[in-house]
Amino acid sequence: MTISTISTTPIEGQKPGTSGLRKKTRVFMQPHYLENFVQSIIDAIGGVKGKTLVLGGDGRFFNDRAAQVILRMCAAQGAKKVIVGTGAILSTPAASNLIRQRGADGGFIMSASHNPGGESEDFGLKFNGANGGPAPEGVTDKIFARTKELTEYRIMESQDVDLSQPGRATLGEMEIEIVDPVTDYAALMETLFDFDAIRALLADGFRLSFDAMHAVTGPYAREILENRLGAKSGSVVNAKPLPDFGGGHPDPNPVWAHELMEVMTGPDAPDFGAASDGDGDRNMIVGRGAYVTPSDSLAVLAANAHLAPGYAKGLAGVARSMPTSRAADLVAEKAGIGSYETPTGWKFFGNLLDAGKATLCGEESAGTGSDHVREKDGLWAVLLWLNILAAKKQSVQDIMDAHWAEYGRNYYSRHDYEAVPTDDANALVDRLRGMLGELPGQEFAGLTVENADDFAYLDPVDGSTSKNQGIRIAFTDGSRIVMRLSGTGTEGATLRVYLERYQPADGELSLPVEDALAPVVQAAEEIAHIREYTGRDKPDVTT
Ligand code: VG1
Ligand code: CO
Repeated sequence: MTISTISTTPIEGQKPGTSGLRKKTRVFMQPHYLENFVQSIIDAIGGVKGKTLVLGGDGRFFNDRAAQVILRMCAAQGAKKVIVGTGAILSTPAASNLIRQRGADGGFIMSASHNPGGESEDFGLKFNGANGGPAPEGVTDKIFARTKELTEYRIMESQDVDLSQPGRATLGEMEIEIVDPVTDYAALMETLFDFDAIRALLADGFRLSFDAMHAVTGPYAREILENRLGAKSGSVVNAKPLPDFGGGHPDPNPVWAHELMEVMTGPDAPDFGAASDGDGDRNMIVGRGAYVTPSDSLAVLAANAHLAPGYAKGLAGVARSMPTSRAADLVAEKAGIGSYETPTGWKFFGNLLDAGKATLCGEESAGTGSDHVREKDGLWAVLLWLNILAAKKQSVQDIMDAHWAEYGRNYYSRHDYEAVPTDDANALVDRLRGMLGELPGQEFAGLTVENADDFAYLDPVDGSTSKNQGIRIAFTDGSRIVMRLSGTGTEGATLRVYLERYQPADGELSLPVEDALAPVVQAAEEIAHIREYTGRDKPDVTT
């Protein structure tokens, strides 16, 4: 088969963000765009000659075409083997698991995750290393540098490889193994959780609803929740993955998963509701009439993980991204285990997990996971919750109430201002950076600033530092505001404002969240002049 070397020129803006490169699908479909980025990844990791790689994606529009290009480029550059999910489908945690289980050298994951999909929406690509986790910053910096100097790429000329069934194929010298996307992942889950206990809970009349949001988790959830655990058929809804996710926004939060929220607050609400995102790494947990914030969920999972067989010996430590509420820290403190605060994005947890410093990790954006893979894992979180519910025989609301009564409550909300002109968003952040030194001691909306900084992370494992990771403003009463710009958007800038207020165990534990956070919201406005800079009266999305 012919291997072609194609001349190209650098394409601007191919800078991986919080989780890989995300752009409008039509941008990715432009001539050379995908090829340039794939070649830059291959060059940045020292080539793929003789290597084994994993390939899969969340099935969004262009997933199938991009997979064929990546296969032909790997074949052209001497890769030994590519393990690919049937139909080029793999959820992000399943891809991470395959890389680890097969001892592969890394993998390409085609996804823009929680971003909408379709020809007019978003596509994305990222590279994960041999540990199964997203390439760390050192590698993504190299990839970006390579995109700026690229002059050619190499690709094999060939017909499409048939990926429609599990089996084997070759492309030139390169082996291709096509695997069922669900099998290995489901087997891993069986090693971590007490499937018998969950089965008994469900047999006892416990009802659940899982919303796959027309995205990749449909087949995984059907197999695990319905087939293996015996949840009633139909418990998994929107289970058929679609290239445009049915026109929806596959981000599991009360705004985008409102269909599930309506069910869970309705008259015949099941006991437990959950949803996942485009690529299956996020989770939303909701009890009957009881939404659990992701930050609280991380804390509850940390406090109760020992009830699941995979975590029976306890946790080494818990890590959370900086904007995530400090609820998990309180659990770690009481348990006398390590707690870590990292920048936003799963790539920063990899070293802590590899070094055995953290067992559980989580983010306020509905990502939770553990050392079983090196990605956050939506269904894993759902199963850990079910395992805890089966062991404790309490409702979700009861579990939350008991948790707050023991540790206190971190009221929490995130306000997103989307598609703000980039210059305006940068101006807001620059102004804040310039005033950090003057903030301590000043009072806003009755709250006194204790300290303020621009978060910098020193990785305790490899000693690397990551600066400018978000503005933190802490108040003397334990409240906190974090502000940062999103690194996953594809249009203008998204300002995220994270709001937190702590009430101790003997404080007010059942206030409406908006009431509890009202002074913090007002302080954020007084400090950052959000309305003026964004031109908006209120956030576009509140979660
Ligand atoms: C967002 C979230 C972050 C998450 C990232 C990828 O990033 O805030 O917590 O890790 O998405 O999640 P940003 O930079 O837009 O705030 V996913 O499920 O889209 O891979
Ligand atoms: Co995701």
